[in-house]
Amino acid sequence: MTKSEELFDRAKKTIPGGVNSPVRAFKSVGGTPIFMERAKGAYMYDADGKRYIDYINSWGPMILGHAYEPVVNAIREKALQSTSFGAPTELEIEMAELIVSMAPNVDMVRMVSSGTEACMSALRLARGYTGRNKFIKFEGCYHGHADAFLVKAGSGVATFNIQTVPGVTAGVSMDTLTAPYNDLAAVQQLVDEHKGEIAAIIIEPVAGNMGCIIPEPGFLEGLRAICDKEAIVFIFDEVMTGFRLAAGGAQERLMVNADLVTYGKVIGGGMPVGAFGGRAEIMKHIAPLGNVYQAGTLSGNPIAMVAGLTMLKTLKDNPAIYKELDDKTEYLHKGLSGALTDCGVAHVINRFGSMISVHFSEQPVNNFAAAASANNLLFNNLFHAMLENGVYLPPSAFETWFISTALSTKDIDYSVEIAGEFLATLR
Ligand code: HOZ
Repeated sequence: MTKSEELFDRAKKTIPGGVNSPVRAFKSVGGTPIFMERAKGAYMYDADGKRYIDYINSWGPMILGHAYEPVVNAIREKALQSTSFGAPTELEIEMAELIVSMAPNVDMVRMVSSGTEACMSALRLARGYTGRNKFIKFEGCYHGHADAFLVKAGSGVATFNIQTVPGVTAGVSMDTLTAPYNDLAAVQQLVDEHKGEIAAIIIEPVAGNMGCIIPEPGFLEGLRAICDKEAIVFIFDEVMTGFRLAAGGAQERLMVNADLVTYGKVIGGGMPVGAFGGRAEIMKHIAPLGNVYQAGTLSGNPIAMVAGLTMLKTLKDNPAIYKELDDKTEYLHKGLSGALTDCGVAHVINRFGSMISVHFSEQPVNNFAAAASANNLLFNNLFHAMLENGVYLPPSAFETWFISTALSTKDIDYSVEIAGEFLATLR
């Protein structure tokens, strides 16, 4: 019995399903989740000391690899001055100023403690600002687990094929309208059917919770135009893409402006943190300036702030990081593509910046239906072959792989070789 197996058995007695976030349970890929002990750079080490090349990177934030020394040192130093005040600090101003200087269309920012909180609060703000109740989200997009977003959601909801979430009332879901990703006509139809009722359109500008799904040319621009015409608040959920695709996130990279933007784990360098921001005209409706209430004892937590500041400053001051991330991801893409083509398996690889996913599909994967109709059983087998050989992929075909600068060409070559060996068994 491995240490992970022992720990999983023990965990199941006191933690529902043995994990604190469902996808981690390996339920869809099968087998026992690997319990991690430590990580450094591109590698994670499990409770038995086995090393894994990490393609999850804590679901995005470890852009510079694990235990990035300046972040670790900043946390260590700050912790000596207390881990929480529940009172304002100068650090929070520095963080807000830095985000405003990096992100387009963000005049003001409110810190929270997770991406879920950020999206939930941004939606409330859009509703408070417009005086409207309904909003549009896209099938397979995941905006955290606040009630309103758990309709046709991606990530674990898709992985476990949960159709309706018990506990989310019909009254709440009634105001959540959904459209397929990349389907502008479907959005226009919803807007026409609910004229003057829609507060917001929220989207992952590059979706990362149904694999990596790329917006088709004109799609985001079309949504922007609809929002402008109908006075709808356009929300970019940049929990995964923010500061990862570019210093100014997807807004900068895709050159589409949002009215509100949500951020998450990336801005804390892996600490539990989130934020939402946008134009001052909208943000001024948040309490205590306005009456849209939102609060949190741990919001602006000094440890999270110092970790995030250190990480974001590094990204801002070193634009070459983005080229390196792109190059490494492209190198992985080419390698995987070669191995998949050699073995003759139908496949699609979606890549944008340092986000990438492999789908065993004969058709383009540009929305949730396409991602769901791929041969995800084959993905599960690939996952286990890689895991067995020390390559840690997301344990679901409905998640994106994230690349860090710590990953070496040698690591990528090895990962491709393992994938190739597995794929050869399918010939
Ligand atoms: N929903 C997260 C990824 N899209 C998974 C988070 C986790 O299990 O840590």
